[in-house]
Amino acid sequence: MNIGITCYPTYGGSGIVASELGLELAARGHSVHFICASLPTRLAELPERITFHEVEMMDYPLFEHLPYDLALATKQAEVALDVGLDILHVHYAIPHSISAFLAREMLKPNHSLPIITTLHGTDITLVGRDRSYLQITRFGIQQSDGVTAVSHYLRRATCETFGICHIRVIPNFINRERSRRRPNEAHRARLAPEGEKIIMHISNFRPLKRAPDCIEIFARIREKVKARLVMVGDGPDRAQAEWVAQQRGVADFVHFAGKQPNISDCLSVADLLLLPSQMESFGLAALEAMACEVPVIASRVGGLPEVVKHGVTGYLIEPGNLEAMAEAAIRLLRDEELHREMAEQARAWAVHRFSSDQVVPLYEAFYRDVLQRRT
Ligand code: GMT
Repeated sequence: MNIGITCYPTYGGSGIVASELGLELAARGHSVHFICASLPTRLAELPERITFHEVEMMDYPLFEHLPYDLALATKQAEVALDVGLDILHVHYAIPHSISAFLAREMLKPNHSLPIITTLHGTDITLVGRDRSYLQITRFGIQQSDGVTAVSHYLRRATCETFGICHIRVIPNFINRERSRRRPNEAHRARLAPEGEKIIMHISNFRPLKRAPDCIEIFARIREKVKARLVMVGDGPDRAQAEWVAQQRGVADFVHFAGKQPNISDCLSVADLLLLPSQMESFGLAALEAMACEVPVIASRVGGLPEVVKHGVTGYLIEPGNLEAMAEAAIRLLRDEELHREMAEQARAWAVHRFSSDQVVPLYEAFYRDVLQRRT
């Protein structure tokens, strides 16, 4: 198939999932065309059968903000015509499903361009439900020829918010070869020179991720266990997290690593992932951690219970219950046998349930269903 993919090319989970999907589809013989504002981070080197089409946006003094959605629609229609796309798969409803709708309409009546929209989370639970975007988000989803959601939780939330329930759940995935633990003692020794345990947090540091909570949890852990905290990523709450680290007297043991291109390499030195988010429709970082044999302590919210098996691959605790999160971490870090068992179970569960070998064919089958329905 000739497949177009549109996503946000930034460090967000939706862009990562879209990029990984493109890589997997290309490896399975499809031609994949990324139509994005810039090259998605995980596609630094374009492998065979993947082409990148940059959305060009002309600036003009009248524009306070560049009309990205219109430039995107133009590019989507152009690429669809040039390369003969069979399907256009957009990730994150806003504004991508609307741009795709415009592209499809522009190509009528001579060309058909079936659209699939994958919902990732805040496009429904935060931005999409806001009054300013609610109607257009509903419209974009309704107009899509097929809709998928990354968790059952998100499917339910979409059904409740928009009254649209005809949605296929296809979970996020990992590549079992690329997403695996590759021990690196030298790197570990650099991060934890006294052989301390390494606790990690990975996010875009938006308030929803509760990054400063990680510092509070870590300060409690440090009272009982020799440990270091590595904060991977960047975003609006980083300064607040740094400030909390100073206030709690643990700044010397917290390393802010910034954005990292290779998450599996980072996770390969971690003993535990903290994901105390207020909301996650899936929690891709939790899955990537489990694939790298890293147990997870996360909030019991949204789609996380579909990803982390409580008591088996990690612990799920109410958001904001920092005491309980710290206690669970201390228990796990002190008990080597329990830690080894959970690390093994985490990898086994990630591969068993979320391996790309199983999940990507679900997308291919969905593409075929949608194409069949339209003929
Ligand atoms: O968090 C966002 O605002 C959007 C999105 C992103 O691009 O990172 O995150 C969502 O999609 C990820 C990939 O499917 C999920 O792993 C995240 O749980 C989800 N974020 C939320 O639901 C808050």
